[in-house]
Amino acid sequence: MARALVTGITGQDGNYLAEQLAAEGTEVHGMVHDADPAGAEFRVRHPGVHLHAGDLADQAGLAQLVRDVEPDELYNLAGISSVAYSWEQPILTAELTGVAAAVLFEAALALQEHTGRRVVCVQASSSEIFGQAARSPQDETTPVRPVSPYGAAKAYAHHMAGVYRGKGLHVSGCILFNHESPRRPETFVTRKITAAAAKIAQDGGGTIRLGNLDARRDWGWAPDYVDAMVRAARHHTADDFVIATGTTHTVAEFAQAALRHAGVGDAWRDHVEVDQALLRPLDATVMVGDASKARRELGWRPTVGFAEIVGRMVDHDVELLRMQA
Ligand code: GDR
Repeated sequence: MARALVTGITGQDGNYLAEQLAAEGTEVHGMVHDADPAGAEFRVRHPGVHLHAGDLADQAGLAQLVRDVEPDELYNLAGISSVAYSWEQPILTAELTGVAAAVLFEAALALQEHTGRRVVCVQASSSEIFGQAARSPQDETTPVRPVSPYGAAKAYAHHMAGVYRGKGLHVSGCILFNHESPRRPETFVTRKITAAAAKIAQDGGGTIRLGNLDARRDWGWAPDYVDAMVRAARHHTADDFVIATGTTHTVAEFAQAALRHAGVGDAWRDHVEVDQALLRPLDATVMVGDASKARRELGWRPTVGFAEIVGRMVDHDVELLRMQA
């Protein structure tokens, strides 16, 4: 039985990845921080997953975890995942989102050399590494030029994946564009909007306070992106792959679609307020990815479109409110 180690397992992607790997018979191990509030719910939802206490800031502990688990596959999903929060904690973001990845690659390579067995790694890289991209759509050859502390930390980890690939580690960098689901926390704009839209529909009024309404993002369906990472792990050649839908919408369009789906009607703008405090010091204007390489080499393609993603998230939040009532 293959064994996988997943860091960041309690997050949106970690949840879906644990499900996908367990369903195919892989023994799943995950690292969880003692202070992680999502740990308890994860244990209930995934009783078969082996959880190990760990801390991304503890480099010796991370390396020991890799030696203890001896994984065939290592998925690094952990780190500070909120771009907005990375502006408040830039140095911590560098440590947890950047340096910890290199610690894991070093440990995986050492394990591989010690046991003679291949350790396959996947780094959850991010479209934020492109920053204010000079060209659209972005692909694997687009210059890495981040504009946020999060993007810079992810860029370091992304480059280190390439460095370790050069040293003989099978490590792929999946450059994931935004990917959403009902399991997204409300710290991200899509879930913030769908949760608020459900509430507005229920109460018959209210507003959503948002920052940059004009930012364009390439929003995909999270389970598709998790499937792409598994495909990258199993691919004969380690490489970088952009994972994206190739379509882009503004935050305003997302809000409009969500409010409409919730039944609020067409007067969506009456329910949206711009809060200057939610604007970021720098924010990429347009993100849209070209996933041709992943389509060609991994046989991957997105299966859920924008309207369906919005609909599924709103339906989930409407149902959640109904159950609470
Ligand atoms: P992002 O996702 O920063 O792209 O990172 P987020 O949903 O936070 O922001 C998307 C866009 O929406 C704008 N925005 C707001 N964002 C938030 N969070 N809250 C608001 O109220 C709001 N109003 C407008 C933002 O400015 C931005 O332009 C996500 C994360 O999952 C990363 O971990 C991942 O690497 C990238 O996607 C790809």
